[in-house]
Amino acid sequence: MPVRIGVIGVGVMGAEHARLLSRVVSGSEVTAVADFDAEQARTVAKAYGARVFDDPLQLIADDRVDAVLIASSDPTHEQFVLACLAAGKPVLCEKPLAADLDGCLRILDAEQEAGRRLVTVGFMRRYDPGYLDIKATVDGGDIGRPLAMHCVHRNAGPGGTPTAMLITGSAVHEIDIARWLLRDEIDTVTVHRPRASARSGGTQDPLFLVFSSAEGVLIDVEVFVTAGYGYEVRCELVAEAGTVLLDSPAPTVRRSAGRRSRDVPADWRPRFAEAYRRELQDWVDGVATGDPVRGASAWDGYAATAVAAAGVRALDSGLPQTVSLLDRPELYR
Ligand code: ISE
Repeated sequence: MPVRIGVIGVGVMGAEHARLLSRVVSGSEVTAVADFDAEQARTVAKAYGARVFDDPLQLIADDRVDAVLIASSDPTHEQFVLACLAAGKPVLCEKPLAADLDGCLRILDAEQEAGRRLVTVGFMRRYDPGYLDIKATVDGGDIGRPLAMHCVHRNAGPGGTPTAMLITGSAVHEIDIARWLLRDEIDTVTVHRPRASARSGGTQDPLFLVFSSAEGVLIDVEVFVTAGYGYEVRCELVAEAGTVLLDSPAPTVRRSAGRRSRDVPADWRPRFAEAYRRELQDWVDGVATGDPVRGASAWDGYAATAVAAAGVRALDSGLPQTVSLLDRPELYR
């Protein structure tokens, strides 16, 4: 029997997740859809033969929904994740886990109360073949202990993103991937403001962030969300006896008219298409076999939110900020 998925929020990301869960991922079907845009909900539901729910809470409670994917607006995540926990249903929530730290803590408490891990957070880069190769190289030990990471995270645009979102909505991916690659927590954040691009629409863009891990690894991140030329993510991990670099995954290089060129993706969806597919397939497989949390957990979502919040404090104050996390709940020890 396929896992019956309800999707809450079928905008850009939710509609893509619904397509993957219906047409690409094996062992799943989308049986229910909810979105505040009723027309969009009907369009997506019709494409996959799903039912439309006006109330996402009824979708979550429905006995023909086995698991829930949340891709609605950030402020709604906490309410819907808590409802899934109350219903005992596995949930994959697009980042962020909640709009603020208190919301993340309420989710951790509710999951602890439920007595089992049910919450997965959509940090899909953990499934990207390039990042998986970096992790295998680090874990293999051949290049020694990590010392530093140099990261670039560029969106094409448009301008107008609130500056804090460069941290909470974009650099949060580097925060999670650094924690995952290093198997370490981040304990301090510093934010630098270079000259802002005239194309940024009043945002402080780019930003340079420097994170320090508890074991002393430095992670620098350039976030530039009006880069214009395309979407590009780079990561070089520097270790005692070597480095490993995540470069453009473009499959081909063109040579013509005296030039050599590679395509640059327009945004994160084509760049991380394989990561999204693997993330959803792993989630569905886990739901089907009773171990639904194989990717980033609610703890990871909380820790990333805590570091991002410290980053916003560092942005606003111009001073380094420390990150202090709760003791890990029993479910995450
Ligand atoms: C967007 O919300 C995402 O989550 C993408 O993965 C990230 O690369 C982009 O910068 C964000 O705006």
